[in-house]
Amino acid sequence: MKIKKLIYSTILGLALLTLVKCKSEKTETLPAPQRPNIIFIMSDDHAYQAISAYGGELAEIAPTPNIDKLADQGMRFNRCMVTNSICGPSRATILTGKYSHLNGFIDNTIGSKFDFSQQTFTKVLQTVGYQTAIIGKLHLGETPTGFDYFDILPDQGDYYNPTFINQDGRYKLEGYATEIITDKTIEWLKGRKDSEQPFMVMMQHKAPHRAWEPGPNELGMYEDVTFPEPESLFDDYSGNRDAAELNNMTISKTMYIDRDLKMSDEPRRGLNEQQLSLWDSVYKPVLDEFKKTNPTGEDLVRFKYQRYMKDYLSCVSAVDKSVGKVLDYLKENGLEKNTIVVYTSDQGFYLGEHGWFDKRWMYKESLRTPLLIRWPGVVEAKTVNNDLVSNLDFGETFLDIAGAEIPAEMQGKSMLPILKGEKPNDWRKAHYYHYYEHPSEHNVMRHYGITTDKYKLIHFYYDIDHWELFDLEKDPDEMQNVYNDPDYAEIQEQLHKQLEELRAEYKDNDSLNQQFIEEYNEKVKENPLIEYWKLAPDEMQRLYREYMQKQGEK
Ligand code: SGN
Ligand code: CA
Repeated sequence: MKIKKLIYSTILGLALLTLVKCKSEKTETLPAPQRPNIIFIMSDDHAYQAISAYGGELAEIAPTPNIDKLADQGMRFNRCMVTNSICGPSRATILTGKYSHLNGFIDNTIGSKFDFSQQTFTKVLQTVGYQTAIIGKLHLGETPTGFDYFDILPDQGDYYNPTFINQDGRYKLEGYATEIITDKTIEWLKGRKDSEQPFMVMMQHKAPHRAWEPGPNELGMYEDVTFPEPESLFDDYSGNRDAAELNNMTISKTMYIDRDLKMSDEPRRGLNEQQLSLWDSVYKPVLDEFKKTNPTGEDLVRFKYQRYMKDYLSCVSAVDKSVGKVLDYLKENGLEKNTIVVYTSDQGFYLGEHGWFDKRWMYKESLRTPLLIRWPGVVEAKTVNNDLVSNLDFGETFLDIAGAEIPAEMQGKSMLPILKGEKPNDWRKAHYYHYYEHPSEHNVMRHYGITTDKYKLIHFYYDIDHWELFDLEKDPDEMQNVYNDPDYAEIQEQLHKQLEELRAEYKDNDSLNQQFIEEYNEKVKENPLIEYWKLAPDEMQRLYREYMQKQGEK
């Protein structure tokens, strides 16, 4: 192993020396050749529409100057797709470099546990001498292995005064999760045992997940701002989109005024006195105004959308500050040049498009996730990439960067050539997707499909059998399903062929689908709480809390 390490470091050293030579006129001298450190920053449900580096309608009113630095100094990926647009499955895919049906973590159903005995990229990194740590949200139902250090939130975790779990057990802290996770990351960097050894730290925020609770330093920051509404806020799901019609994730029906938008006479749970008084100074006047104006119909949807944006983007602002703090730390401690900083989210999110919040669908906003990578001296500043990359590729990329062997069972591709500015000819032309969490709270049917640069083909199944095809150039917002339209007959056939090829390549098939459905039915028989979303919201919250408490006592 030592010899292998030596060979890798020599090769990497030579490669870096060559780079220094080629780029010496443009860039400052690189530090002594050594394997780079990696800081992987992932937030939860952060829509690329809410990162100003991606442009868009929110860029000027709700900028993210620190996250934007990564695009400014590195590469912005415009087409980073996830394999399964939901929390745990995305994280499991990243760790294993495998699709959900092979890593076993297909959905977030209560009781789902990731099998940590399997290979993960961080375990391989450890074997080539990387120090590894994970801090923040994990949501894989288990305490992790493959990390020298972990300090994680249980399950979804809390925004205010969160409980953490580390090697010594559970404990609670006062403060705001985004800030605590940042401070913990910096503390770990400061205290890491060997400053000569490269590190990989995964800083994983809870924010800006539902119920979008802004921190004490951001509360009220957007009170005077009116956000532009997306064109499809009042989508009626016509255009042969049968599955979309069945959704239960609209701002209009599924977003609760009290729980989600904080307009309740009941005092907010879990906040201390000081936090509560700050909280009330923002939300009490809003509630009073709401009671007075009592909006209904479309006005109510518009009102809710505005409240949603204020809260969501305030949470994002704290995440942005966190990125700034980490970048400052690197700079102040001579780590800036040899540390790769990655920013991403576990998947994309709807900010009112199609009238929705949440994720799950293979439609644009939730399929795509933001990805920004800064690596001074290797990734050229201000570059924009349009290749179809995926969260399936992250682990493979980190291993390639570290000079470690990529296990054959991993299904992604190393993005290292792309980062170096090469144009790999054999890059994927289509990306495969598969979502399983149904029946569940937002009623998004199980579906799989492929997306190419120009088209998207989706098959919804389980209690529906429905195909969709979108012409992404003519219909970028995916409003008109053209499946079975004679004008697209040839394309449809071609896409079906590509889909079958990819399913075979990734070892996915219908009998696995059937197996997962049967397993789900068995699980529900054993634990009816799995279908908690069928209950009234308050009852659901109560049972859920009870369940989580029991879990905590174990
Ligand atoms: C909770 C949320 C859902 C969300 C899931 C999954 N409901 O159940 O809106 O889709 O998490 O999110 S809430 O009323 O409890 O907020 S994920 O991050 O785990 O994928
Ligand atoms: Ca998520």
